[in-house]
Amino acid sequence: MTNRSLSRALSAVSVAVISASGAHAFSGGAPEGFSGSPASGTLDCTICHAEFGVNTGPGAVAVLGLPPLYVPDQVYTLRVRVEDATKAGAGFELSVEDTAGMRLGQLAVTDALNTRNAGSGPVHFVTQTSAGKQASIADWAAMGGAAEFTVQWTAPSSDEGEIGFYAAGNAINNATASSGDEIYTVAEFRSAAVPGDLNGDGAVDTADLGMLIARYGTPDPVADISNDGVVGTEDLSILLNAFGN
Ligand code: HEC
Ligand SMILES: [Ca+2]
Ligand SMILES: [Ca+2]
Repeated sequence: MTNRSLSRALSAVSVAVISASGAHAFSGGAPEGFSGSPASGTLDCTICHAEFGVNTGPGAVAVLGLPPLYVPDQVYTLRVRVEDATKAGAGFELSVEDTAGMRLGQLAVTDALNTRNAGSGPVHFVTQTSAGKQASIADWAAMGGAAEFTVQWTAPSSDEGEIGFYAAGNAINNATASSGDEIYTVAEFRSAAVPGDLNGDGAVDTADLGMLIARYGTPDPVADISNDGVVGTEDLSILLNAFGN
């Protein structure tokens, strides 16, 4: 670790400790900026959950529900799955960014019982709540030593290039302490579908045409390829020009 990233790490930790003494105990959510992402300065939960190295345990974290290619304006239900049969429950943090750490698309908390915004502004990092930690413990055995957290992500309204989905998972021993926990990280990358590929499967074909026709005349943002607020002839011609690609 360089001096610069070390000092960033230390100031991040002191900010985290100060804010955690406010509204939330750590069990009720990680401080923001520890998903291992570029905006985290690649820091993850092992800054405090330091007993084991990152990704050295027998488990894993995964981001499920990602499409092969993202479709502009499409809403996706993502699941962060933490698994480690040697542990008892989980916490997590997820962010969606470009390689410069800019937030891309929009994460939203749709399961406010079990997940929350780790920060206070527009959602950049989502983490578990205390109830989410308890639910993961309740689910753990039935899921074979795993738990999942659900987070919604809306793709940006145009092609933003390759997008990174960064998740950190904490497989906990449920000791309400930072010791004894295994930390896992993962980064998944997705590119945009070409305009007209409305279902993001990599081809512009009759399935996409059927989707556009079903939404014709509506403001559906996914089929409104031209972003003018309505699904109309110009969207149809963009799709037909790309047909067969
Ligand atoms: C700044 C230090 C710090 C960072 C960074 C941090 N934690 Fe923690 N965490 C703690 C402390 C201290 C505790 C114990 C107190 C508590 O449970 O509230 C804890 C406890 C937890 C617990 C409950 C553990 C148990 O065994 O009961 C979970 C879940 C958790 N953290 C998730 C995370 C995740 C996920 C990350 C990374 C995205 C993270 N934490 C990053 C300090 C931190
Ligand atoms: Ca398609
Ligand atoms: Ca249009």
